[in-house]
Amino acid sequence: MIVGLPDHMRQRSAVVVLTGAGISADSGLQTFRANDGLWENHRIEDVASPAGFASDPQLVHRFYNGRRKQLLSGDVRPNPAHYALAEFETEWPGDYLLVTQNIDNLHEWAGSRKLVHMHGELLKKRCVFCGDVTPVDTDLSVRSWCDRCNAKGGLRPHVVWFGETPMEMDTIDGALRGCGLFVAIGTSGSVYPAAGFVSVANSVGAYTVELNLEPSAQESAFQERNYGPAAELVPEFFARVKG
Ligand code: BV8
Repeated sequence: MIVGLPDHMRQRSAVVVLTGAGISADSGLQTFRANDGLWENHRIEDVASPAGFASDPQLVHRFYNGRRKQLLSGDVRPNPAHYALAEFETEWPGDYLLVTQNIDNLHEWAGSRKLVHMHGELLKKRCVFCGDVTPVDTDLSVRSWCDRCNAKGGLRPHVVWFGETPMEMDTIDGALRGCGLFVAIGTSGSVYPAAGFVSVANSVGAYTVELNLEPSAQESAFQERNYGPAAELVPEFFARVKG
């Protein structure tokens, strides 16, 4: 039972779900805050940034090539949390939107379709010269060239770096302002604007829930908080919502 959700909204409430790296942790993908947010002794904020790419593009390509290789290794697959969200999407009669900060493809792999990758996608590349966005499942480097404009050295991961504008913010903002239930899953609530979504949901009277391994930086803004592994919490919680 969702305590706090008014009866008349119970079966038709619009639901917005936000996920972060924690939902993929049970699939074997490392979170950002593990290792204190460092990678090869670099602050991730420095690697995942336009300045980082400008100063050392090969280091940044190495960062993403390694994550892409792991994602495609065959050792990583969706976990029960991803599948529970995909199932909920098909069964919920009200509006539904899944916003993920993750750049892996585990949500769509599990069957999610009403999905926005606000920080982009690891399995897509973009040409900085012509803007062409296409799938990628191999390494990128400064020697890669664009199949559309043939420019060399301009291919980058199609992801949103620190200091860049997240994707589909109008869609996200519209869904947040119309929702009756907002659920944040596996996110430390340390990166904006995603960390501020709970405040928008609260401002429109939505019921707000945090499902995480431990209290996030936004813990006090949520009306309900459940702590534990997402692979356990998420199926249980969304079964309650449907029930
Ligand atoms: C923007 C893509 C303007 C690349 C990423 C000062 C104050 C406020 C804001 C700022 C500021 N200075 C700068 C900013 C803005 C900045 C920002 O927020 N910086 C932070 C460091 C302070 N933000 C930006 O630059 C953004 N752009 O603001 O543009 C704008 C704003 C609005 C509208 C228009 C324009 C762009 C940010 C995007 C950066 N790109 N990723 C890539 O993936 O490599 S961010 C990246 O880090 C992730 O995408 C993710 O968003 C973030 C990490 O967060 P989480 O996903 O939460 O992961 P984390 O490891 O932190 O936490 C995991 C959680 O899971 C933990 O709580 C853990 O306990 C839990 N967990 C672990 N295991 C499990 C689990 N939970 C459940 N089960 C488990 N098994």
